[in-house]
Amino acid sequence: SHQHNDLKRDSRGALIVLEGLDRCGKTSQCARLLSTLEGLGYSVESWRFPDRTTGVGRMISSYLSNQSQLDDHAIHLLFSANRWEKRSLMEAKLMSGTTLIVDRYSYSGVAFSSAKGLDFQWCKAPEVGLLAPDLVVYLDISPEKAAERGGYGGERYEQLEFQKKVAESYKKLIDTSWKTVDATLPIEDIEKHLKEITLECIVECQKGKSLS
Ligand code: DGP
Ligand code: NA
Ligand code: NA
Repeated sequence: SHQHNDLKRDSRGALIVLEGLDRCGKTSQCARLLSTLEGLGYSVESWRFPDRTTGVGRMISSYLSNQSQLDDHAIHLLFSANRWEKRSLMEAKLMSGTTLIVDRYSYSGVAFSSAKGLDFQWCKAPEVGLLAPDLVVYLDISPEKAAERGGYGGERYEQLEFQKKVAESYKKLIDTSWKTVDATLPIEDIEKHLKEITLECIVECQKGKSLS
């Protein structure tokens, strides 16, 4: 009906973030979730940070592949800038009703940089004012298990000792609003959990929960 269309048009999309250690399976779960939600008829996009396609993103990519060196604070601010440069597009998409599935966000920023020994509060500061997710899902795996999966790509942070520190940092960040999913479950089970919790979140946003 006409009224139904109005409701659909007025409701906003959900900002859903997946976080976890390297090799936790986040990226393939994002892809699966995207096609599941598309199949159900939702307007949805999958995003990832760092977004390596921008000018800032190319600097980050060069740093991650060890082709350039940067001060730890400087690279932290570039990762943050990479999120800031996408903020207005992110907001526009959400307000137009598109749900975003985001592979890494501010929490990666804090977890990875504080794992290097940077001050926790200093790491959080440049993230203040970015859009707050409606849902953060942590794909939980021990660093040892993640390392066993093999195929760390050889990028800067993909080393067991460092990932152990990142895991400790994530533990400090996780709060009761996050949903944790056991990343060692069979792929289909993880997919099912993710589908359930994201659908719940999307429905809440459609009811008119405001974007903070
Ligand atoms: P990915 O493309 O998801 O594999 O991410 C690249 C690497 O960068 C990965 O090891 C996680 C790390 N990373 C992601 N976001 C940030 C960030 O904001 N700050 C720092 N220091 N590292 C990040
Ligand atoms: Na990676
Ligand atoms: Na990834």
